[in-house]
Amino acid sequence: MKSNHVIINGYRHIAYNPDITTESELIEKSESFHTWLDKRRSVRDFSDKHIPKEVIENLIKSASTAPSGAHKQPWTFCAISNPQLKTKIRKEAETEEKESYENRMSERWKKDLEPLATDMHKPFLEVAPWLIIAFKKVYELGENNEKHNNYYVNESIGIACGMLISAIHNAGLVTLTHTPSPMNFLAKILDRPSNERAFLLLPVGYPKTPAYVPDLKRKNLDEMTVFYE
Ligand code: IYR
Repeated sequence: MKSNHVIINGYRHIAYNPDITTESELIEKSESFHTWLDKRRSVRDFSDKHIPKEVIENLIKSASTAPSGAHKQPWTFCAISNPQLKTKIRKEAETEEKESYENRMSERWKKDLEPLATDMHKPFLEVAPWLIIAFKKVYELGENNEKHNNYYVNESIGIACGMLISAIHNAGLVTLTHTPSPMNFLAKILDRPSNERAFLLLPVGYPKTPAYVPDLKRKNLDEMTVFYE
């Protein structure tokens, strides 16, 4: 019988089972995926409708299928539904955002944000039923607190967050990539270990009805692609 695994460098490698597709299926699938993904929007108006914990678990498991440097999976996802914690996070995020909007961001930056209608107020941090905060692990802590290397940590967690955002969209829910700056208050509130740094905060929920989003256009293919054939 044909073996379904091989040993390389002393490590077991298993056969990858690809989805078999014809060329016309490739075209159809890639096009329909784009049509579906293009419907995703960053939404700031959330409903407070309950979302089961199991959904959040599935979303995080999807994020964690991301490729990562040396397969170290350098991430921790903190999922928060506790109202007191959400209130605390909102309060501290708004304190940082007030300082940013009033003193840290340049006039040009604020002008660039005008079409998005953002401001220092972040009600979604309390209204959304869940907040997922992605922490990157800049190194790994061993049993005796010794440090082990992680690699390409920003790339790895960035990809995982992209996949998380896609999983949220696939579930019919909405999110927003919120980056209060600086974000170190999050590690303090959540009592995270010294090797973890907050990377991205994603409120997760149903959109409010109606929810309004800016009428943005995405770049055309020829504005962002160069083919070398
Ligand atoms: N972090 C701020 C400001 C902000 C910055 C960018 I760049 C955005 O695309 C959106 C907002 C805020 O969340 O309001």
